[in-house]
Amino acid sequence: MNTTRSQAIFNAAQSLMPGGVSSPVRAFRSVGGNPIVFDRVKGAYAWDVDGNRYIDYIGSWGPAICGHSHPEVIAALHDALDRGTSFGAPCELENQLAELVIAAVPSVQMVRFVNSGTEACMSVLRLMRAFTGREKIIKFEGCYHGHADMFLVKAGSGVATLGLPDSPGVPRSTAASTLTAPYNDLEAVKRLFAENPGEIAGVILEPVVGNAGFITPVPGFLEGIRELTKEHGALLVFDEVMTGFRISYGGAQARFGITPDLTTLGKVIGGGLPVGAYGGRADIMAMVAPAGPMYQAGTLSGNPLAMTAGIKTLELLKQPGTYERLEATTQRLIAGILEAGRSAGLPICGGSISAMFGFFLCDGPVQNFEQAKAADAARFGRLHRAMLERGVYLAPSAFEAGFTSLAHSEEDIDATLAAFRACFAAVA
Ligand code: KE4
Repeated sequence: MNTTRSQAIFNAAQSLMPGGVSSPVRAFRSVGGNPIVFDRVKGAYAWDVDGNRYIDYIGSWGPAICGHSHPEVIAALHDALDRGTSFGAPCELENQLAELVIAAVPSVQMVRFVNSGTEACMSVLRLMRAFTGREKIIKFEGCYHGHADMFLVKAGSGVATLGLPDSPGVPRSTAASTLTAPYNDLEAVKRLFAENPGEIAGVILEPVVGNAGFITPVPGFLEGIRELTKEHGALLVFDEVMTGFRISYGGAQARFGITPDLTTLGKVIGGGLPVGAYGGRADIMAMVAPAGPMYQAGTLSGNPLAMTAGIKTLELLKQPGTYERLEATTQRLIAGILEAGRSAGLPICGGSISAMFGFFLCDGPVQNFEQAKAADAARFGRLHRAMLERGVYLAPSAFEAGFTSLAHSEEDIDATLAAFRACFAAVA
């Protein structure tokens, strides 16, 4: 596969941006080799600058659930462009997207738009502390809630991918207020509450983990966390930046029937443009300035382009049959991947929920980050490169979930599974 131009562009980027990228995981550090440089995307596909086409299972890390550059989203953006790209003033489009989010997500009675998932998570953390008057939070090992200081403690995604000891630059005092427990370990959370009576503002977690690879909550885990937070006067935050409008139209909370106090969103609700959001119980959101004293602000928050892309994306997702289709596509994909791995004699486990999937190259089951780290990362790296050469673009890390979209066809799944069968044999 010719990747001459990708190499030249990525090499030139090295002296311009740290690691030649705008976000670490894109550098392919954990899978080896250099990344390919994208030229354009459409539907289920990406093309690199050398003209090679890939079936894309990252979808810009989640936003492209309707397929890249959906014609109706692009048309809506073209219309919006002529009225301006940023107002810095109220616009009705914010009302429209807010109404869609509030109508869809069970916990959200009121919402604030920001510009990234990180911004949503750091703001919701400040809100948890403002509302409860407490400082400590509980997060789970391997979960990733963006790169704000207080979350870079045993974080997943790119932090885990790069094997960073969390991160330099985070004050010890900040990290000291972040307590961690293994995912799916309710007893560990009970112990933390017992050891920190009256000090824990809340618990934040990915209701389905996508940043330590794909890890699902064991039966009773989410329910147990919900009960524990209520019992101790702490808040429960579902970080649905990745799962929101992907696990179901109402997110993981609607699918599992568990209502947190607050929710963070991002990715899909921006339809490919920069958006994040946090929302929840009206009595808590009433603390957010200017309604209340907790300050949070943003120049481009609620900008008309991002609102337009988000509104059209959610309107597309609302169509009947959407999530049944996503579920069927993804179930066929992961079943084929597991079958191909086992036929090649490889230890493999994995699963899917709606349009989110993942597998680990180990026997499993994988229910927490420690178990995820035991998977064969070197073999995953070889597999990733082999799949790339066959035109299948997987997340360049064993600690990321995969994403399908409404644009992935039966033929795309067949071609992907054929590539997996060949590549598993090659790396066995
Ligand atoms: P952003 O700041 O990247 O928009 O969102 C942070 C975030 C928060 N919460 C969850 C559950 C997330 O998955 C993310 C971001 N996800 C990663 C992919 N695992 C973004 C990709 C990247 O870092 O380049």
